[in-house]
Amino acid sequence: MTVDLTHKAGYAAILGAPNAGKSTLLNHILGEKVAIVTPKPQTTRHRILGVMTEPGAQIIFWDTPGLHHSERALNREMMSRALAALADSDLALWVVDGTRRGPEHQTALEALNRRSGQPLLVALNKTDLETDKTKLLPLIQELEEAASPAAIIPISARTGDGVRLLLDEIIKLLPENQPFYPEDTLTDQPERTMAAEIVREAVFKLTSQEIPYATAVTIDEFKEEPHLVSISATIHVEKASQKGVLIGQGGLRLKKIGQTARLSLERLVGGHVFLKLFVRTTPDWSRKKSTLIEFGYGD
Ligand SMILES: Nc1nc2c(ncn2[C@@H]2O[C@H](COP(=O)(O)OP(=O)(O)OP(=O)(O)O)[C@@H](O)[C@H]2O)c(=O)[nH]1
Ligand SMILES: [Mg+2]
Repeated sequence: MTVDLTHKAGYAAILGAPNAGKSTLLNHILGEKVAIVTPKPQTTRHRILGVMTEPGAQIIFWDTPGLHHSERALNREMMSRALAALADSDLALWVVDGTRRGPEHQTALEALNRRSGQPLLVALNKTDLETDKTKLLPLIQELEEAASPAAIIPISARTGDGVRLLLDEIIKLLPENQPFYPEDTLTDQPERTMAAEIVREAVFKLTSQEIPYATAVTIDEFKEEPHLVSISATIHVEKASQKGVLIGQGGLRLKKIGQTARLSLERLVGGHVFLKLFVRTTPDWSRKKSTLIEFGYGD
């Protein structure tokens, strides 16, 4: 009898333009929601660890903020987190929205072409939106020429189509290592951080224009009581006018944000949640080092 003792394990950085479906893909792979997802670009602000373990392999993913340029200090932090994840990875997984054409992919391509030797895989995402798959061919050819990836795999992070094939390709390219994390590890994010993200997800979903981008969430209290988790959170905005919009007429919008977040938080903690929300104006928090650090976006 022969026993195969080889075990693959390593880090795969999930990178790409904002809104390409990076976080959706990670959640699908893990079968759990570890990263928030919204229809708006620039949802993810941190690099988020997600660990997938199966017999013979462990893939440690970094979900990252969408690669884009902006002078705002928060956005520069987001970009540098994505690039740091690339630098710390064994493999780059570029998620491309297959329904988009043109300069959309340029920033990601430039960053990826400057990587230091890691193999590159492309996941061509959102193929469920394209009934005529031959329409993907010009983009596949463009990506082939521009980035020479090890493989381009059409997937749908929403339906799971092609994802198993993608995982097999990733595993092939990973180094031989023993697992780095215990097999039941999914993420290293503390529950408090995930709770803040869930409130921010509700804000992103229920507000528009500049409001989501002017918002940060901090958790003031996270208390486990018998049969109940009691959470107080503050939603920070940059201007008094944004505070008014966020709260809404008669407090209706804030109430809806609270209801939406509470349902998601109850799934996170697996029980009842009592959620108290406060709104505070912290002028220009996204442009100042001190407030970025205070809200968890800086070192
Ligand atoms: N139809 C379809 N929609 C998708 C797919 N993957 C993601 N989406 C949608 O695309 C939007 C963006 O998804 P995210 O996972 O937040 O994208 P992201 O790349 O993490 O975005 P950032 O964090 O902003 O960089 C959401 O509305 C998702 O539901 C897919 O395979 N098919
Ligand atoms: Mg994301």
